[in-house]
Amino acid sequence: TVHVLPQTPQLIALLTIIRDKNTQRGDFIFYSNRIIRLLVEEGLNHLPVKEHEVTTPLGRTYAGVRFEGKICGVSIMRAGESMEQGLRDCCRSVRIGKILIQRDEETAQPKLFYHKLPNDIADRWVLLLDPMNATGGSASMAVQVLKEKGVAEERILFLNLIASPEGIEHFASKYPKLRVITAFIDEGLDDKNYIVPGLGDFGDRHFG
Ligand code: HSX
Ligand code: HSX
Repeated sequence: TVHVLPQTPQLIALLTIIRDKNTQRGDFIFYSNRIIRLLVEEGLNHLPVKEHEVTTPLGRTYAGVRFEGKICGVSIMRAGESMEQGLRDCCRSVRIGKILIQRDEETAQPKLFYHKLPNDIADRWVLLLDPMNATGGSASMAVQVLKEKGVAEERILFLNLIASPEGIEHFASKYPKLRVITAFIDEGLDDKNYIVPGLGDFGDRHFG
């Protein structure tokens, strides 16, 4: 299933800054972090909670809830690593796994080079991090790795800033139970499978 963040003027303003080719690295990082924070909070909204009662300083009880279940982040290197801090800002001691997948820029085919994941990942909810979902090939390969480690599809939340309709469709048909949470669905892909209008190469703009 696909969840697009509410298209508020605030979010559109943030996206406008990071799409602008004249935005320099410092601002790109700062403003993309604000969007990442929104994505992480929305992702956390999908986790289960259970009833939990507390006593307030006024001596009254408050019947609330608390988070239930363990989580971990998994970033698709390199660009996905830019989303790790946003996750840590919300979940202090969160474990983070890494999957290195590189897309061949000629063929747009993803290639898996490396992965290192928490050993109890099958018992966790996974927030899969990659800012761009173009053809969906890279993230899909990462999902395969997670599934081989025993992570159920319905426990994966794929967070990204910009998706193409093709990338979204890829996930909807291939992994109907996986949740994709995105800030914006763009027009489409160009002949090099770059998202348009997009924002260019996220990894290059963030890391240099
Ligand atoms: C949990 O995972 C909490 O949100 C923590 O932020 C994080 C720590 O888990 P662990 O690595 O100590 O098991 O869901
Ligand atoms: C970019 O290419 C992104 O960060 C992703 O890792 C990948 C997206 O392309 P695709 O595999 O969805 O076509 O570097």
